[in-house]
Amino acid sequence: MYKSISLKKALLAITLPAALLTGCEQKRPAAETETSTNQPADTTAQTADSTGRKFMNKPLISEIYTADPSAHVFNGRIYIYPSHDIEAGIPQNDNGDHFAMRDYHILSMDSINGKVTDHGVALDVKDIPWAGRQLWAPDAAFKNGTYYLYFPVKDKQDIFRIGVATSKSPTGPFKAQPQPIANSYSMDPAVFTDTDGTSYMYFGGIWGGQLQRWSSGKYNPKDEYPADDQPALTPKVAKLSQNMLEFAEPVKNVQILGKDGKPLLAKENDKRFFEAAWLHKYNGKYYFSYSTGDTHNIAYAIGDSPYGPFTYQGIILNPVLGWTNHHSIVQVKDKWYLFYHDTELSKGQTHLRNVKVTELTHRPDGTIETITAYQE
Ligand code: FUB
Repeated sequence: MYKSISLKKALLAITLPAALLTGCEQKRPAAETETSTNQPADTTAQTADSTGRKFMNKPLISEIYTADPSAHVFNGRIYIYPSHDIEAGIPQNDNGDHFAMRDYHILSMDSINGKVTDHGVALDVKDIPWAGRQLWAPDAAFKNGTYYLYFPVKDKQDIFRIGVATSKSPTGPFKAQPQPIANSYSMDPAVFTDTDGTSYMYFGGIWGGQLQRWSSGKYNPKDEYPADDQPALTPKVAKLSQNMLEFAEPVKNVQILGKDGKPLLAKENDKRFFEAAWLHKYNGKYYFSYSTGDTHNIAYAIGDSPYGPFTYQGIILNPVLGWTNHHSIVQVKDKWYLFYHDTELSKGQTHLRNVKVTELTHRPDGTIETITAYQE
């Protein structure tokens, strides 16, 4: 039953160049419901989706729409760096133009069940000198007394780049650097700082994220995807420089291997990388997690180095209400948590999402228990 709901959501894809999948032109249908404003119309959280399944967790805030939550603990407080979804009145299309976010708000709380504070606008697209449009999924890091906000946005040529902004406060306001990070491209940056203090940025996203336009190392406006039986497009990684503002090395591919030791194939779209990279370290192992996009899973793979290769393990989070699935994983005291989003507040409008949190369990063998974000 839920499978068919998921497929329906697939037709609402943010970034569906469907002709590439089927060889013929397809159009997305209109949004499921007509009601949409920049604030959730109904701040009383729905408790079930349209099939009657009850949500396991409540939205963290209901005053604004939020998505793509990157959570961190800084100085003992939990900070969430989400996208700020809005209804911009832009019709849905295959490039995800309706995801027209214009600023970031940072959320914080002193404990997982504590009161959530919205700290207001931390960075506005109008204050990023090189930016064109669409502030998508951000992340943050702290080093040497400075907080760094990493963000993807299309430049004035409509090419996704990754920028960085700095602040002395985890909640901003952040000041953007005058140019994007040199040699950055595509979207969904996630910054992991290893126990030795070295920081790495993982990034990339296919379809609307434009990763398929960079196979040659240079931007090619034509989408080029591998054939079904070829290795899938890989996410990217680069070590960050000490000042956290630049790549310290050329961008590398992140290999995700099947249990047979071979790269996942393009046709394995229930497993292969699509977008929403995240890296956490547990018991000395590196866990690379990500969204499978058009199959709506949050999947993970484990490796022995921050560069990988990572071996595919399974699903962390089953599909949620809404097309996109995007998460972060963070330790708070002695427990681990998964921050994620769904579209409970907007009743399924794929571009109006709300962030949530739930506990995540590593089993004794290091694998992660799969989460279904509905009550059993
Ligand atoms: O929020 C815009 C895009 O939707 C993100 O960058 C993707 O990861 C997906 O969640």
